[in-house]
This record gives sequence, structure tokens and C-alpha cells, in this order.
Amino acid sequence: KSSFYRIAIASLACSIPLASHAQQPLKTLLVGVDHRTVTSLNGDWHYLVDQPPARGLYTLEGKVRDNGYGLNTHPNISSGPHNEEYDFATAPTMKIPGDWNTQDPTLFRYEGVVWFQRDFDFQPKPGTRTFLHIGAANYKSFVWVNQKRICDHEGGFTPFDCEVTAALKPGSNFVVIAVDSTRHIDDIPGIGIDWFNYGGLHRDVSLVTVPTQFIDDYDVHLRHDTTFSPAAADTLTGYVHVEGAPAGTAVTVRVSEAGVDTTAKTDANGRAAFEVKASHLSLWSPETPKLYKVQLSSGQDSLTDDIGFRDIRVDGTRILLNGKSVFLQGANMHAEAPYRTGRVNNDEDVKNIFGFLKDLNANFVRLCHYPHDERMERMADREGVMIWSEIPIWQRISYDKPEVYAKAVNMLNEMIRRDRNKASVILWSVSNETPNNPTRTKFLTDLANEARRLDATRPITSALIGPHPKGNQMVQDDPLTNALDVIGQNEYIGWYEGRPEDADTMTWTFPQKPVLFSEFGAEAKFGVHGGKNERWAEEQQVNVYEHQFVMINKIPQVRGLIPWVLMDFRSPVRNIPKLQDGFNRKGLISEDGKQKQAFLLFQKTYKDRSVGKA
Ligand code: GCB
Repeated sequence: KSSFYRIAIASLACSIPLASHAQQPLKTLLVGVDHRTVTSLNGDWHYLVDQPPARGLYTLEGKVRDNGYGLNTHPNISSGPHNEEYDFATAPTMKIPGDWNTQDPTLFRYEGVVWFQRDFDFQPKPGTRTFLHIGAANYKSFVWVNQKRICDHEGGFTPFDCEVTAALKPGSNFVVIAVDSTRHIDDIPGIGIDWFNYGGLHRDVSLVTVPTQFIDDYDVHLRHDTTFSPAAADTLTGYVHVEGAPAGTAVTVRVSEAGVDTTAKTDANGRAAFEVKASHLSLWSPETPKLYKVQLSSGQDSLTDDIGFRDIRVDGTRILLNGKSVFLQGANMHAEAPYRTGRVNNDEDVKNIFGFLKDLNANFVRLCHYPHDERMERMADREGVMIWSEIPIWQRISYDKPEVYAKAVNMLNEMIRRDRNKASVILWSVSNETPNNPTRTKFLTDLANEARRLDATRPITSALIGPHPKGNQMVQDDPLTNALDVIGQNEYIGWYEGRPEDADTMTWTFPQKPVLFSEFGAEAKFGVHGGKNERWAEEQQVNVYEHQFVMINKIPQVRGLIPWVLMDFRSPVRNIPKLQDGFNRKGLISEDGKQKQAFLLFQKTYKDRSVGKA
């Protein structure tokens, strides 16, 4: 974003009445699908582009058509009355999961509706239910199976499940999904974003068959007491939710390695709460990322997940992991695939990103600015990397609208539900760079409290901007800090504001809470060399960071460094030819994996632990 955006944000005045924020029920969402046996629908799907006004999907009034392309009929080419003019059978194919932008050159900048269709064989089994699980589709999805309209979903980065039991038949079936990536002011994110709006079915798609009563949600964690003591950290607690189960249904939770084997009963809502002592629990940490096999079963259904147990909390201005103060040495990362570009969605992409983090000596990553592929959390769990996970509230959101709040709550729910059992995730973030006004503060305070209600075991954060410097003083007095456990502070001294050396004399005042420098940095193009103050030179990027380190080292409550950004990423607003070419160049690494000098600076700084203290 340019300084123009910053001013625009800061000056958004607010005189709109504060909305009251009602709660929305969450639809079925299966947790731990990657630990179930599923029928993958990944592979080649036929696709057709339905350019605006997207007449295959919408009526001219903007309503979703029940008799559009979703029916997957075929045109009468040789005889009979003329009908719809589309045909999936002869349409080209693309790989799912995958964004359409990097698979078809004619769709590189396309934002709008694309239709996807595939056939699949299926043999329904009596006494089962089947769900179509979509890892994520950006931004709105509309699903038909065998000509029946099944479900819709809004939100580009979280999973959803649509029950298809009644629509399936033995033998050949087909599914049609329309994905609309058009941006709107009242969406989350809104219209203006500094990343590429990759559209499509960009994460795994599968069919999940479960018994009629099945485990759809669970939460297994170390009991979060008011204080932490290693000796007393021996109790596992949480719940297993069994969809369709009458009250009193038995649920078993087994963690054999920790001597846990307990049975609980569901309540009237299908939820079985449990609490059980474990023996010789090894707590998860970056040094010892221990994961346990957790076996859950109820009736015909069972599922085994890999779960780590640890305690994360804030104490004054410190962040305590298992009772010990930690300093987060991290980086920001978009879900941009290294080397190939496009959205991250496979093991190879994730391995490459974690390779970068390991080389950097990082113990932390902020996944920007939306939930990433679940493989990221899985890998972080195994590798011992801590994660900041965020919903896409990124500048210019319609905070005055209750329906926008409802969308935010839904995204928060979906994010927390998917990842609450991941030990690596230590922070939920409700937003990034939001304007300081009462409507936004009420919205985000309610949202932070909602996050706490959903998960009382993790601190809540947000990345703030401002204040604007008064001389060499920065006073962070944004009232949103009252709603946060950990303060994320973004600032770009030396790039968007002032000169790199201005940081040396800058002083900061924060509320007495842990502070993470959640974004700071400068652009540089890999291979461009020059003086310390020459824009785009790798040397200048290093210079900016060196002055930042001087500043940050003087702020005792800083508990983490999260430079912007680990890797260059596509952003259509970055239009300086030869330097940017459509990429935000603040990466420590180029999009093809080349380390800039600033990467080496962080690598050494993190190795020596020379900036900041736990
Ligand atoms: C920010 C935003 C981030 C942008 C970055 C930039 O403050 O949070 O999404 O990409 O600045 O490079 O301008």
C-alpha cells in the first residue's frame, strides 16, 4: 500500500451508529478431514468462463439461477429447439486444486465467475452420509450435484462441507461448481488488497463418507488453568461433537502413549465434554514438537489425529510458552507458491516454505492475511514452528454493516474450528491495519471477544497501524489494544515514512502488553545493488532493517520480529516495470527462491538472537 492508503485509512471519519452483533449458527464443518479416508476429487475438471454479467449463474437481477449452467445440460447442436449455449463435456480442463489465473494465460487477470464440472463414480453405502468437502474456493461458491442445487459458501480461505447424500446415485454422478472471485465493498476482504486475487477451487476437493452419526468437530487440549506449572500440566480436556447423536451417546478418547483412555457421553447438543489425567506428557515446543496420536471414536465412526499439547499465555508484557518466556523470530508469508507462483496447495509448496523458514532460523510465521492451506499448520506442528493465523480483515472493511460482522464471525469460526487442535497456532488475529474509529473498534472488540468465546486457550492479536510520529515519538493509543492480548505493530519507517535512520531516535510508548513488530521492511529487487539509500537495492533493504533493529532493541516489551515479508509475492497494484513487474518486492527472498542480502541479515540475527529478548 502507498502512503495514500495510510492517509485514507486514518481519515475515515465515523458517525454511523454502532451495530449490534448477533451470533450466527455454523453449518456442518468437518474437522480433521485430512486424517480421514476420503475419495479425492482432485484432478482434471472441465471449466467454462462465465464473463460478467455471468448469465450462466445470475439472473439479470443478480439472483442465482436454478436453471443455469449448474444443470450441466448439453446444447442441441443439430436439431430441436435452441437452448442454453454451454457444454462442459467438450470444455477444456484444468487442475484442481488450483487457481485459474496461473493455469490459463487468458484468465491471468480475470476476476469473475468460472464454472467447474467433473464426473465421478460412486457407490452409496446404506447407513452412511456423504459430504463434499472443499478446502477453500475464492470467493463465493455455488454447488450442484446431479442437477440438484446443494449449497453456497462465501469466503475464499476456509473450508466448507456440503451434504450430498440425497443427491448421489450408484454409478456415474457429476458435480458442478461456480466460483465467483469478483470483489465487493462489503466482502471480507473488501475491494482493495495488496495481493493477487487468485480465483477458483484452490484447495483440495474430496468426498467424505461417514456413518449416520459422525464426529464432525473436536477439541483436545491441555487444560488452560489460571496459572501454569509444568508439574500440574497433566490434564487433557475438551469435547468431541457427534453430529446426529442423541444425548447419552458414548464417545471414547484414547491417547495410548499418554495413558489416556476415557469415555464421555454426549449432551442434548451432541457434544461430549471430557477431562482426563495423562501420564508423562511431553509438551509441544519448537525444540520438542511432540505430537500424540489421539484416537476418537463414537459408534461406527472413528478418527485418529496428531495433536500436540502445550500452554500459551500472556503474562504482563511477556508471552509464555509452557511457562517460559519466548521471543518470536519470524517472518510474514502470503500463500504464494514459491518458484511456480499461484496459491499454495500441495506438499511441495509447503516444504519449500518451511525450508526457507528453517534456513532463516525462524521459530515463527505470520500467515498473511487469511487462513492458509491446512498443510501449513500440519507441517508447523511437526517442525516446531509457531503460527499467527488471521482472517482477511485487511483495510477498508464495511464495519458499519451487521451482515459484514456476520461474515467475519463465520470466517473466524471456520478458521478456529479447522485449526484449534494445532499446537503450532499460538495466536488468532482478528485484523490487519484498520482505521481507528469507534465503529471499527466496536466491531473488532466484539470479534476479539467472539474469538475468546470460541477458544479461551490462545491469546488474541491484531496488526495495527499508526500512530503517526510526533517528532521522534510514537504513542500507540489505539483503543483496540484494550481488546487484544498481544499487540501487533506494523510500521514502515524508512520506506513509506521518513528515512531509515529516523528509526534510531524514534521512541515508542505502548500499553503494558507484549508487542510484536508484525510488519516492517522495504522493497528490493534481487540482484539490484547500490548504495545504502538507493531504492530497490538490496543494500537499502538491509539498511532499513539495521536501523529498525536499533529502534526495536530499545523497546523492552517487544516479543517478536515479523519482517514484511519472507518472499516476494504477486500483487497487481505493484506496477513499476522491471523492478516490480506485478510483485511486491519486500521479500527477503525472491519468488524464485533467491536470497537477498536482508535474508542473510535475519539469518544471522536469529542465529545469534541479537535483537530482542524473551
Ligand atoms: C502493509 C500491509 C501488507 C502490505 C504491506 C506493503 O502494511 O499490511 O499487506 O503488503 O504493507 O508492502 O505495503
